[in-house]
Amino acid sequence: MLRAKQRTVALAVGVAAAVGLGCAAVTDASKPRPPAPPVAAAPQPTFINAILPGVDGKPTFANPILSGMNPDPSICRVGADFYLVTSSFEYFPGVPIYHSRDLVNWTLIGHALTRESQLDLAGVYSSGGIYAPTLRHHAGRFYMITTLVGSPRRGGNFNFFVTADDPRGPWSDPIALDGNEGKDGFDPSLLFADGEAYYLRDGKGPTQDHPRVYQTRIDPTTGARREPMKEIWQGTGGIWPEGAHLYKMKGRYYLFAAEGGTEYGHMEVVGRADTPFGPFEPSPKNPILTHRDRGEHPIQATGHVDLVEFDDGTTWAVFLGVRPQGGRYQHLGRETFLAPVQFSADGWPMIGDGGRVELRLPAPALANRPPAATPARDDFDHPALSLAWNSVRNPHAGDVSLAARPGFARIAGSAVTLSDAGSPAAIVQCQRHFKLRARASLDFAPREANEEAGLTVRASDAFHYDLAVKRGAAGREALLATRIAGASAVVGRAPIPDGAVTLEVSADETSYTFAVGDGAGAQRQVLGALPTRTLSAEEIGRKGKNHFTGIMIGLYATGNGRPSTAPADFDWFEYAPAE
Ligand code: 6LW
Repeated sequence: MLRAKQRTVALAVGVAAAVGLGCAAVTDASKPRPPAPPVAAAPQPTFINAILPGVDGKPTFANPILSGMNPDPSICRVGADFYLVTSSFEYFPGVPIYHSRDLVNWTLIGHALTRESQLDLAGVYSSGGIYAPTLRHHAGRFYMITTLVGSPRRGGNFNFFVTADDPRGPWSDPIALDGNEGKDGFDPSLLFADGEAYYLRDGKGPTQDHPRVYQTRIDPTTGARREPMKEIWQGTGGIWPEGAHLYKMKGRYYLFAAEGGTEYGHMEVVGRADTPFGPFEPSPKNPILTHRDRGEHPIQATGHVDLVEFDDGTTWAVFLGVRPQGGRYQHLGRETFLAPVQFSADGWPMIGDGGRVELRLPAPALANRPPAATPARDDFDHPALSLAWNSVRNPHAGDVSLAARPGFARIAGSAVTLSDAGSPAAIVQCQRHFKLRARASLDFAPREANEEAGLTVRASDAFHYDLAVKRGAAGREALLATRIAGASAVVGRAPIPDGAVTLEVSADETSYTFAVGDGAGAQRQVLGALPTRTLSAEEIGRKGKNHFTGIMIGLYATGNGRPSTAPADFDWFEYAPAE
């Protein structure tokens, strides 16, 4: 039987790195630790849905089904199992894969891109990286197709797919598409039908915000085209026709595509044809999903749909949306929502209730199968990090170690800071709730004034809030620092006693409150409160930066321009939702 304290970490391939800083001297004698007994794989991160009876007594589920940064969802069904992927941008590993048996409760089971040979994010800007993956299953094989955006090495967009027999991996190395073409192509998708593999994606249009959708047939083993790409869809007149998927349903070909841009004008439209290359007749009922005319509704920016069909033809849609707070400011990012698809007598689809969706909807007629809840505390007592943890771009070997000091996550601060377009020594995970308290126990004895470690609330390289431990003129202190539009400021500080400290951020819909306490979390001092709005997509957008991601909360260390000599040892991290 494992010691309760040790048993709570989720185990998986995450950001694992080799041994720490080589300063083996730094062991904490006050915390003698017996060798950890072998550990079973701990529970993986789960999204448990609050199924409640509706007014008719029938079960209802809560939207979003995947809260926090989970945009551009794509889904496929294999028998009774559902698998879903979302965009991952500058974060590594890339393309999270979720599993469900009831469409409303989900478990993160792995990632499709876990090796440098599959994903090299070096030099990718914030909100660049992996965009809008599509997941499909055909003849016993899974296919994940996506775009790497903003990679200097690729010199433009790189469309590719990887395959696997088991969604938990291993996944293949990338199979490139497009040759030297398609550097402006994005939002790739696949349809397996008629013995063919149809490959479609966005590409050049008359103007940047009016791309067109192009299609060809490919060899699904090599990616080679069977003919040149052919333009098949121009949209219905709105900006940014994108996120197109082709389906063969009811003996015809349906092309679903988003339009209006991924903000408050977002919508989904559909066209239909008798052949896979069209011409596609737009639905007389378009848009089939939008909240652009429901400005006051708690859900906004709905669009970018993918469909899943049951054996009985029942069809459900997953799509992205946002939940703005404190006015029109969304900081959690674009999340994954679910709604039923109704077909009219003449075969035209409509999503939700006439294109409208709610935070609570009647649940799919599937047995509710909630997985075990994710424990709030991660004690870093396992050989690998939980799947919940990501690095910003590809991690550098040696930056994060679970072996250097057993029972701790040792982060070796490098020269890279959180504000650099590089790979800081850091591990971060999605903020999935508006109301929460996140805490971490840190044992860090900085020797130089440049050395820093702590807890970060990150929107991007240029927008983050950091609760740091540093060496000040009068000894060790905790600092609350902001990085806003590339400018740094210290907005709170407090002296701290020697030894381990507890770093804490409490969040609600519109603010973060930062505090520091002693090793036991006592002697708590509040360093300040900061608005969520400043880290919202809208505020960051107003500063001229595309912002496609959501808030990540995590742990970091840096030497601010040179390697740190003192290791930062995190004993545990706790993520406790308060909603
Ligand atoms: C994605 C595009 C979009 O490629 O945002 O919501 C981009 N729409 O379809 C990144 O998420």
